[in-house]
Amino acid sequence: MITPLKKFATDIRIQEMVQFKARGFGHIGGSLSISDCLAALYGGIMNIDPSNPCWEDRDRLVISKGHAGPALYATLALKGYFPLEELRTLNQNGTRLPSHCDRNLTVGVDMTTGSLGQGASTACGMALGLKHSNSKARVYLIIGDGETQEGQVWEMALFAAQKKLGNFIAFLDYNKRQLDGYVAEICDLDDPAAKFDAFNWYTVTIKGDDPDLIYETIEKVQKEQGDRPAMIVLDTVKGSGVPQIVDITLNHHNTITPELADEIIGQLEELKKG
Ligand SMILES: Cc1ncc(C[n+]2csc(CCOP(=O)(O)OP(=O)(O)O)c2C)c(N)n1
Repeated sequence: MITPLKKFATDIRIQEMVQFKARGFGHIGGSLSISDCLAALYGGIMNIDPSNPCWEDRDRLVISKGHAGPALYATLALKGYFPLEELRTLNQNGTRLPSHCDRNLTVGVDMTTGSLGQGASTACGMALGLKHSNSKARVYLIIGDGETQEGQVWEMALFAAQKKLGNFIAFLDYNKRQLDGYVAEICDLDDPAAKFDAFNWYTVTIKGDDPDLIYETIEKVQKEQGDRPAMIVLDTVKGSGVPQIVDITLNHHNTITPELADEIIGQLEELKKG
């Protein structure tokens, strides 16, 4: 039997493919690889109210690898922030769903991102602001592994530990590939958890393709992180959940035919039957 969170993650992937089919291209690999994390966050971890997206005490999510907007849009639409039909407007003229996340355009998006590294800093600033306001809200952040080559990420890492941001949980989508090749060959991260540990973060590395495991891990981290920011390194695959996309070595930004999109959607629908 497929668990409710795995079903949610599969639905997120299906709605990503609906968007890519409609536009004919997009950031497919890096959207798929965060689908399980989004399923865990929006499947019960985050304290949110889709009918009140600007609720002051809501938990926030910043997807700093902003090119993975389609993964967030799929999730938000499934949660009822806006109609599913709107997903077919991805990256078209006049859309509210641009290629990269934009908080001024899309209901439910907490931060505008796309310039790699910046979302890490803005998320950290949000967490600091909420801490100063004595809010119980938490801030979640997703960064890419290629993105983590940005110096700005490490400035944030220093600052968040110094400010004792125990309301801050980051995820590193360690899918080993960046725009134009393998992270290990371009500028290796080696063991990123060890590095964040050295920056005084609570760190853990887990398999990133199991939303139930991600869910349990977040609950454990929340109990144990104390006043440290936390880094959950997700061991993922770029294109996760869709073998046809995983098999494309450079699967950062690709065209997709309607036929392939339909084939993938069919496969994912089968998966949901358990
Ligand atoms: C500051 C900055 N430099 C370059 C880019 C262009 N760019 C967009 S995505 C990307 C690769 C990101 O790789 P990674 O963080 O591993 O993302 P993922 O593979 O998870 O999609 C690059 C270089 C950018 N958006 N921002």
